[in-house]
Amino acid sequence: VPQASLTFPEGHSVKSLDFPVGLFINNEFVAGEGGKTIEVKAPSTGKTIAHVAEGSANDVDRAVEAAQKAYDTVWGERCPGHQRGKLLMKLADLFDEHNQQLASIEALDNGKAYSIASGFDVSSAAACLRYYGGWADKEHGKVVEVDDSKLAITKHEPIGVVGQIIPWNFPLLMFAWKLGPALATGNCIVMKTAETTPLSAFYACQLIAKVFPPGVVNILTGYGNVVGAAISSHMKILKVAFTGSTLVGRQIMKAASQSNLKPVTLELGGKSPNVIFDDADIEQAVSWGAFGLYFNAGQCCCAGSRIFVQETIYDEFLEKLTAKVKSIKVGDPFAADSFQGPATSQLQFDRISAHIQSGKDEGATVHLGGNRHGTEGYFIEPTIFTDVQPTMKIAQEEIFGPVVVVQKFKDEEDLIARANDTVYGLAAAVFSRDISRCLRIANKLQAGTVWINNWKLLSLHNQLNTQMPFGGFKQSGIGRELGEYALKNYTAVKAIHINISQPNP
Ligand code: TXE
Repeated sequence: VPQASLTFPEGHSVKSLDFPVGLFINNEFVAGEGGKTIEVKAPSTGKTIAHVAEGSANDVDRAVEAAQKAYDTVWGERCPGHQRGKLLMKLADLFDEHNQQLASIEALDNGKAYSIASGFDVSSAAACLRYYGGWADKEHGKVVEVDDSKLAITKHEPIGVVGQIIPWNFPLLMFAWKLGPALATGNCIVMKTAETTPLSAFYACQLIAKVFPPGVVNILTGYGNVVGAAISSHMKILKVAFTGSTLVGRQIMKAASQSNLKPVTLELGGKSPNVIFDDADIEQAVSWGAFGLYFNAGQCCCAGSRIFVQETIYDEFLEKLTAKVKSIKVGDPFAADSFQGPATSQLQFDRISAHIQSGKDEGATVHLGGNRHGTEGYFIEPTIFTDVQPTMKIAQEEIFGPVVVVQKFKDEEDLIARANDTVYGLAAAVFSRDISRCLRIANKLQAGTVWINNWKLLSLHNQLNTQMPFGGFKQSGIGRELGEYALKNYTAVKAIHINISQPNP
């Protein structure tokens, strides 16, 4: 079974970590079929840090078998909700206890700043597991009034074995978002982590093995077109949840419909507008303008990548935004003052660079940045484009990097048409001291999340809350994660009609 041996920079609180990186099936780490492995690199240096087991379609079958056995014997309705909740909370505590280790792995493997990995990713992952632990004995059915001939009740049952496929931008947090609601409601899991960032989940599997019965949680890494495709087309996987690109979301839906018609939830891309009116608190809007895009090096599905500024304050806003963005520290994830790390892979670096080039080619102005940062790793300068036409690629396509486009608008009507002029509808932000105007705009924006007068750079907990649903309108996805809403993704409603009109024969 492959092992990871990670070493961290001099002076870091965690010196080194050794742990198995085999496929996690039945609470054991095993080699992938044929002993194949995938090379994992540190994006801040481009150097290889581990070789992890590569899964195959047969490995997915093994995982499904383990999951089905656990579901039929120890999990699902065989394990009462309060007990499932207790286990989720225990796992949440273990995430907190291992915060430094998990955050160190995340900083090395994904490239995000250690301080953010620790203070946001790992602690939010623990909070998410704890939150869903609380739900595990509260997702009840109803007694429904029909007529006096029957007692009609609904039950919210687990679906069974569910498949989950996660991306690389928040590896551990996406892991927790998927585990929490599925386990709280009694499902068994076969999950694929992203092939570029599998390490924190493998470390977490050691913690899972301490808490959950074998087979309840099975984690594989592998390529999307192999393991991901096997999960989405598997006849015994009864639901699939995915976070990633809109392109792959379509493929998953197709595979689901052509196999067993499993229900699909998709959390996909975005091109979220961030709207600043002339009566806004400018400092506040500038802070969010910078944070809302450059957080996680712009690799956030809800990044505020299109800033719309009312024309009367455009110059003032742009000047202040530029100063704020210039103050962002780009660099080594383990440096205490780093805020923006590298793109997470060479592929992403190339995609972002190609988008920047297309902006230049189409005639937009590079107001700030626009180049590689440094000579090692996949760092990109925080970039601002101005003189952007709505039809340009940089104004339409998700860049998923530290690149924002700033545009002017005249009035509310002009704004709404342009803000909604994209295939996406994940998130939006509005800044104005006129709360009626904010709400009017929020009502008209096609977005699953709208932030009003949000505050501020480095306040990490303002963006999303575990208790609030998150998901997209239009091509940003189907279904909602987080909050009570996510439980619906993992339950099947059964209607039971009990005849009470005559005595039993
Ligand atoms: O995504 P993919 P990529 C967006 C972002 C980014 C772009 C491409 O714009 O630039 O997508 O990133 C698995 N069947 N987002 O190429 O391929 C894959 O192995 C089943 C937005 O990395 O969608 C990984 O585990 N699964 C986003 C996961 O899908 C397949 C987060 C995501 O990878 C598969 C990431 C297949 N045929 C990227 N092909 C967000 N919504 O936050 C790949 N995968």
